[in-house]
Amino acid sequence: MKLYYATGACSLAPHIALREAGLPFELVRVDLGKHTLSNGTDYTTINPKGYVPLLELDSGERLSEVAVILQYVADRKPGALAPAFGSMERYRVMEWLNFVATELHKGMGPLWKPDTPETVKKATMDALSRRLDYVEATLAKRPYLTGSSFTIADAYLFTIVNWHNFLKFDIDRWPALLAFQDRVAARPKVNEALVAEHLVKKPVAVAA
Ligand SMILES: N[C@@H](CCC(=O)N[C@@H](CS)C(=O)NCC(=O)O)C(=O)O
Repeated sequence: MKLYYATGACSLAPHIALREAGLPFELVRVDLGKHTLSNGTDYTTINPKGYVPLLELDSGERLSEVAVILQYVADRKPGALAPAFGSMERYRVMEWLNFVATELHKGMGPLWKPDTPETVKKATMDALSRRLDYVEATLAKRPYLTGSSFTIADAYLFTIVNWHNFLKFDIDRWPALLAFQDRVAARPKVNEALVAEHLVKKPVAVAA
């Protein structure tokens, strides 16, 4: 499989999932400024949507949309990163995937744009804060979104909340969320993904 990604973008979530699942894959970096690959290929000839992530299967078939790619990856290793399809537990994971995609990932959109008016930025941050209050209340009760096991929903939440480093909003007011970010970052496979994307310099020391 090939994962088309951009450093630190939402493609980090499937990148983490692929490593956590122990699946073989190749990373292909996309320059989102120019929408090109390093060899000059126009990325829109590969993904007409123009955005990352895109997962190319060994069959050559291509799959887009973070929440769907994550589930495809999870289903390659049944039980490891998501409960069985059709179970109530799976719907809980899907509920979180949809929440992260629509309320957090896309909800943050205006914060990225330099020409967004300050009033809109403030309204966006207020709405985002209310959503993060809800996440905080959940993570105050359990280590991961749906319980004691790390799932693809956690990989997605971690990726999106990690943007506070770029958007410079303070996450100290959500201590359980902050602890979650540290907990996920310390997972060896997550660290591998962060190192591969040059988001952290050093591998974490893994206890023997
Ligand atoms: N609906 C898409 C959104 C993906 C998305 O927002 N990708 C961003 C990076 S996080 C991107 O590639 N933006 C560049 C562009 O749209 O040209 C998904 O869930 O995968």
